[in-house]
Amino acid sequence: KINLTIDHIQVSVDKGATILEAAKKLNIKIPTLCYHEDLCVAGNCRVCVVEQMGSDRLVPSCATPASEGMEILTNSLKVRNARKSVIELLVSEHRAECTRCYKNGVCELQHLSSEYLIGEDGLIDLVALKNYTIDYFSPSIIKDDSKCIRCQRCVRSCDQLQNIGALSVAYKGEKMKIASFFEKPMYEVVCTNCGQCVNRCPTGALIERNYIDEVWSAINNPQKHLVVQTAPAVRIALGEALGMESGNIVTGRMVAALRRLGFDSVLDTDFTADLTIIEEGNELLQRLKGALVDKDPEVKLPMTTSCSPGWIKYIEHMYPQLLPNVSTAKSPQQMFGALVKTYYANKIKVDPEDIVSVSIMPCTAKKYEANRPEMHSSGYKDVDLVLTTRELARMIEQAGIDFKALENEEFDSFMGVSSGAAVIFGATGGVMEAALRTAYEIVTGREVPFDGLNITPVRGMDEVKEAAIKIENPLPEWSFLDGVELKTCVAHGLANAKKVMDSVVNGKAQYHFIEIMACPGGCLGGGGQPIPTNMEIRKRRTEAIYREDEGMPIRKSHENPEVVKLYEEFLKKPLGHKSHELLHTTYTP
Ligand code: HC1
Repeated sequence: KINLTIDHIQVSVDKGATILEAAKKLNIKIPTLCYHEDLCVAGNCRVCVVEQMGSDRLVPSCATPASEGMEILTNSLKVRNARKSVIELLVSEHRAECTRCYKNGVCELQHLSSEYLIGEDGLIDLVALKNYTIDYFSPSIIKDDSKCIRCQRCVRSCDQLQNIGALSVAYKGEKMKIASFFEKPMYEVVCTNCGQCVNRCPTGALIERNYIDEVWSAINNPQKHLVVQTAPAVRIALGEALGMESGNIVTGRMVAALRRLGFDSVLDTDFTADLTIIEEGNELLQRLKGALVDKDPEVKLPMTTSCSPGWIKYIEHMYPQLLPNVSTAKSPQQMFGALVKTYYANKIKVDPEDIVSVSIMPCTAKKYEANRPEMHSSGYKDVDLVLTTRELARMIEQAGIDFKALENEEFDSFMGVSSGAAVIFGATGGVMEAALRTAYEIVTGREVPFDGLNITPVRGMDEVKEAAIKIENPLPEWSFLDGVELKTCVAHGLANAKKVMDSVVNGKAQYHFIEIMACPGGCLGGGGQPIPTNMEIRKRRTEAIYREDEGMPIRKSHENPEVVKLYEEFLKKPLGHKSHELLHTTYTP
């Protein structure tokens, strides 16, 4: 243990802890900008400087280890003056049109500027001297260099969490900026639209492209029937953006709020998450038969999941030779969109032309996915507008709804009923667990041999997780699987996906099925989720997801009565003609 004092209060910390961490232990808040719990220390903004007594140096608290006997002052006059100068400099280089900024009210620089009473006196306006660019071309992310403070949280997110490097530091000195490859639009480089940079950007330099006004216009158009679907991970995080603690399940309040906002049908992406399990599970079994019985060299294993659009964009860029390994099942968002403008439109007797299909997602890449040319199988754009969890929270605020006071309401049916297996899609390992609950039962007629359906080896925050299930005494139709050990792997965050895919490429991996989610923790840690998102918050959201699953009356996708009915009335059978037309796709390198 290391003993030191901070603002004259004694504290002990483990060796290696920083001054910032020691201060946190005492509930002393030291302001930070470049620092983020998820990322390596950069120590470049100098906002977190503190005074070390007995030395005339100010040291960055995020990058300085605590040492025995240290006496630290976090708020001395010297510290305040230095900090104020740093903030003034940052503001002078920042296009501080705060009232017109999307991050107004939630900008970390704005908060610091307010706390430190940064006025116009003495500020040099350096913004005008620079030739800034604003990149509006991506359907997911807007990059505005005039608001960048060069803290490099985005660079580190893209590099460390995702191993992509779509953003890097370019030029030196006063010309230094955060740039994409050859300063091309984000839309044209290897960016996967995951939004991890957006989630960590302290200012308005990287924001989601928002479609709030488009949704309000549609709501106010009496000709239009507004259908909304909500992703699994929104219900356990939306409350955070509306003043609640992390880890609250707000499904019922969210449904009530969506009705108050004016959506005509409030439905659930979880319904098509269950459907995805049926289609994808059957595809896996078909591939296993093709490989093990027919010995067809065209059948590719391992099969990977396909529901995370950041992952799809990543594999298209990085491992195009493995695209045949990706399940052809569309994501639940897109299955939902295709069904809404065909089956559902017919059911409610509304012309699909008059339906506006909106989805609420924890993800910025979902905006990109909905805009892909493949996603028009209904004959229309299957999903018209995608909002993030943060955008929905803003609409709820705009409408003056007291979210905490809302009574729980139920989703509409049809396409509103779901299972616990669907809700866990939002956590890393959830798709795998949901798939195994169903596939094992299809093959053996028995429940998975785990405690209460909880397949714990695929749960949790380990970077790469593996689980194997031995199939014994299958039903006669599946006798070729008798004794087969089904080997699965789960990775979250694209840096971890890379490790798994490299092992597939070099032949070391012997998996049958791999789940990849682009974001750390799975969708619950998505780029469109409330800010801040960090490890502690991801853990609380994860616990909430599994609580929601445990509390559901149905916990297996194939037992969802509405999905069963959808097959009876419309699709007829998994992987059938209608399914192929509406629910499956292929991606080309
Ligand atoms: Fe996800 Fe999915 S789980 S991809 O993480 O398969 O975004 O939540 O909606 O489509 O269902 C995201 C979440 C989400 C899809 C589902």
